Amino acid sequence: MTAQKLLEEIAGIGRSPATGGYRRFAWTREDSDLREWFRGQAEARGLTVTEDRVGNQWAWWGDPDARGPGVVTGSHLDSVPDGGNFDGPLGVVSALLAVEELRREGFTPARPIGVANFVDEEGARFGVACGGSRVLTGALSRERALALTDADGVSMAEALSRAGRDPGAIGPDPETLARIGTFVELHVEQGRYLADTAAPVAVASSIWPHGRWRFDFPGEANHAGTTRFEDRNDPALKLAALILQAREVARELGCVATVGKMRVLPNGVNAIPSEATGWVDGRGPDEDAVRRLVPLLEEAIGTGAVVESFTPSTEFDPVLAGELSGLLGGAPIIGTGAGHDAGVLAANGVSSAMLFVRNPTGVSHSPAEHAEPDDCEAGVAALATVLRSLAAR
Ligand code: HGY
Ligand code: MN
Ligand code: MN
Repeated sequence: MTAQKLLEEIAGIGRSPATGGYRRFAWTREDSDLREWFRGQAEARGLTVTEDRVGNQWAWWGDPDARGPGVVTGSHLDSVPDGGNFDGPLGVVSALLAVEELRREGFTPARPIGVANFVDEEGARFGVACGGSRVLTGALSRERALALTDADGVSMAEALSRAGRDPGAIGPDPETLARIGTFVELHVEQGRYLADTAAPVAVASSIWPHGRWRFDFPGEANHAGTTRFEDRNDPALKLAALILQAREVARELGCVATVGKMRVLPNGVNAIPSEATGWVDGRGPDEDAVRRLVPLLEEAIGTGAVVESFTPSTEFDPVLAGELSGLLGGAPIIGTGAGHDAGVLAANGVSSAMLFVRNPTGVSHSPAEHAEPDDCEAGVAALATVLRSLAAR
């Protein structure tokens, strides 16, 4: 079985025929289908599947409560709107295949090995990145999580109930967290570093600080044809200023900023909007600069923002990263501007690392995201090498 074949098994779940991108959002039908698939694949490899209080799935080889803490790998199966086929799923399928490889060769781990499927990593439906690992670690309160709403106004609590789950059970889960001795997440590279090198796999050094802010612009609904410019209060103009200023302020600070999600109500072609909303995703290598981005933006456009999530700069354990690089024949050690559950775990005291698999397009959060089959297999082999070493002690 190859990574490509396993990915093909889920290729039809949540795929948009119009764009070829994936729409796999937390606590939806697609999510449920993927969770069932994960459970079947894990059990077929002799793993025992459990769920924590948040709904993250954990598939164990060995009893982490008897012989833990264990070595855990895995990633997420949810996507951004029209996301690619690899962001998240490549880490999950590579984890299952690496474990399969170790079991096939007769490896006997000195400590349990786990495979995780984190729920709601993209935060595409409820807006907060890495929702599953943030609630698990307590970085996102259960109260705030359950009150988050999607574009239709459905709260996470309601979405959980509709998915047949008890919202009351949601909360931090220190017992689950204590079962993780070391966490290693494999992920498709979301950039072009490896594409320009001969290396199929890299090790992560750090994750840029990054945040998400919401800007609300009230306006005054009116007729598009009969209202003079001087009589208008058109919030779309403020939204336009936000989009342009975000880029300028970010560029000045050496950061990047994106307004990829917007909402204009009532969204009628012949009606001046009553309100407009823009979400800013801001990131950069320097945390002070990222923290200055929104205050400068608020000043520039004269409107205050609401912070929806902020992740400080994450440095992975350099000793562990160096050890993994050595295990992998001197694999490059590189930073990333993309957030990950491994970053949330690292920020909450879990020894964590990441492996990146070459993406020849460098593109991500798009159907154009890609990884060659040979590189995917190199990723599985690298992950097996890492797990074999970490679980042998
Ligand atoms: O947004 C991110 O950086 C990640 O893909 N969740
Ligand atoms: Mn992503
Ligand atoms: Mn991801």
